[in-house]
Amino acid sequence: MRILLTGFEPFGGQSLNPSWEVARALHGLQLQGAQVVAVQLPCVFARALPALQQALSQHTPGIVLALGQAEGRCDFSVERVAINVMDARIPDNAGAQPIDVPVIAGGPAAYFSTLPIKSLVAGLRASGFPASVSQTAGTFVCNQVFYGLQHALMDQGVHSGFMHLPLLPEQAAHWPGPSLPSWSVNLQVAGVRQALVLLLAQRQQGWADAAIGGGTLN
Ligand code: PCA
Repeated sequence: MRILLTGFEPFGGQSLNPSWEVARALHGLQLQGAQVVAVQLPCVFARALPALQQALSQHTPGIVLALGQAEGRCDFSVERVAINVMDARIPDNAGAQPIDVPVIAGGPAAYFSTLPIKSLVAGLRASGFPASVSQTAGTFVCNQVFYGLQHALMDQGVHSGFMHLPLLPEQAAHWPGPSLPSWSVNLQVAGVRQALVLLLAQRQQGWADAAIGGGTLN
């Protein structure tokens, strides 16, 4: 069984992206008989989904965890939902900036993660890694990839989802504007490794999610 772990190339003028630093650090890891395969995705609307599809076809994973950078987030953001819209605040790495364009024309408004998001958050916290459920993956390339991932794997029996990561300290040190939270790459690698351990355990247990209340009013 393979676990596909995707990360993005740097974007927005950065030279690092924590999602790729973490994914590549875990590439080749064997966990309880499962093999981690890391694939880098371009931060380009026109190329990200073909690259994802190629990775899915090539590696036929049993679990997919897609990772992305979310500057400003202070913990591991386990995303609940992908929405069918691309609405870019900044141009992607090819200069494209779609505004209010569907990811997949005629597709449903949204797809939910098929990972047990509450169990994952609880398990990460219990292991010492701050984590929370996020109700939005934004409307940039991460959300596009998350939507395309859930669309591609619909009814395939492959559990998949998305997690946003905080900045790396090297990025936060030079970030313009008010200071932003960051986690070291070692901490992020350890946390994502733990997330994969938790997902493998949940796979053994039939993917039942924990009934932990998480709603907020804001
Ligand atoms: N973060 C961006 C795109 C690539 C990444 O790592 C996002 O949140 O959409």
